[in-house]
Amino acid sequence: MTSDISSPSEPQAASAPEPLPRLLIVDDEPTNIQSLYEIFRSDHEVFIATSALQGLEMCDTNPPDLIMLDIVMPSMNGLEMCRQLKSDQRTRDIPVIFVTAYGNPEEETRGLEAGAVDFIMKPFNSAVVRARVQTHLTMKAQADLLRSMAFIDGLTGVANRRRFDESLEAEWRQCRRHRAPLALLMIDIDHFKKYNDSYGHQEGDVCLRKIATLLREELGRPHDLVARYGGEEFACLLPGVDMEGAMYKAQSILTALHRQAIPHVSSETAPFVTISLGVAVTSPGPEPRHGQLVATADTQLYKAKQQGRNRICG
Ligand code: GH3
Ligand code: MG
Ligand code: MG
Ligand code: MG
Repeated sequence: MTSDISSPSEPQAASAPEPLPRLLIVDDEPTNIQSLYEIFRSDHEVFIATSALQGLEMCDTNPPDLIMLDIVMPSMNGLEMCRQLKSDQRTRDIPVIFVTAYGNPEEETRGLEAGAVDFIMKPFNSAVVRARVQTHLTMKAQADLLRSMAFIDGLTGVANRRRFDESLEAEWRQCRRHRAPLALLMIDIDHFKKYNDSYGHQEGDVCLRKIATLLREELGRPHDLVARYGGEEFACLLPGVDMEGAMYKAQSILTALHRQAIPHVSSETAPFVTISLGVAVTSPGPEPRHGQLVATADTQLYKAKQQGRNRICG
């Protein structure tokens, strides 16, 4: 829920139950864990870690919606765990509430300065704890929604340019770490100005949506990213895919579009909508040369246009 961007063009089924909010309790004392667990177990999904390190690991693999965090724990204390969460882009938006028996104004200040949203002292009142957690979960859900809207292209529902740029940097680092290749497809609709001239701008918008949907259907792996790069241009980022795989994907996209045969009477290339594709693949190194990857894919796209459109160059 935290990082997924769901598309406005894919409404949830009306009957799908809301997932339960996911709470992580991090505390070294079984009795403390038990008392918090009892408050939330009926209507939350509760995860438990008995050390800060275990908590960090759980946040990395399965990020919760909110963390209730003890301060005094052996090896790493709660304040340090909170600082680490706040310094990592992937976990910094998870709200942290400190729950401690050693509360005093100085400790509370340190907790809030470490990035916590709230500070609860023991002994606590269960109803108050529930209400506070609910408030922070609501604010988190609103912030998630705003964040996802800021990264979605309003017309097509796929990622926007801003999301593409951020993902390119993140996937570069990820592929470098795993010594995996990173592939990029740049896709441009052929003679799209003429399409608008023939069918009108609104039909042009419909066509853009159809192509965005087709790209999402063809590139279904969780880490593949389909983005609207600009006007009638899409960029697809495929982590872990080599040149052979990327060319295969590009061909399957082109074939799927031919199968749809969206009429385009004024195209100089074919009586239906076609696209040109530029493919580039790199092995990400320590230097962030993502600009070069985009430039290479762009050059290949230009070549595909020059050679007659409705084709793939890479
Ligand atoms: P080429 O085959 O060389 O790519 O030709 P083209 O006509 O597709 O390329 P050009 O860059 O000349 O024109 C792009 C067109 O895409 C012009 C613009 O009106 C249209 N376009 C860009 N964004 C949108 C949009 O959001 N909706 C619609 N309907 N059209 C758009
Ligand atoms: Mg403790
Ligand atoms: Mg273009
Ligand atoms: Mg075009």
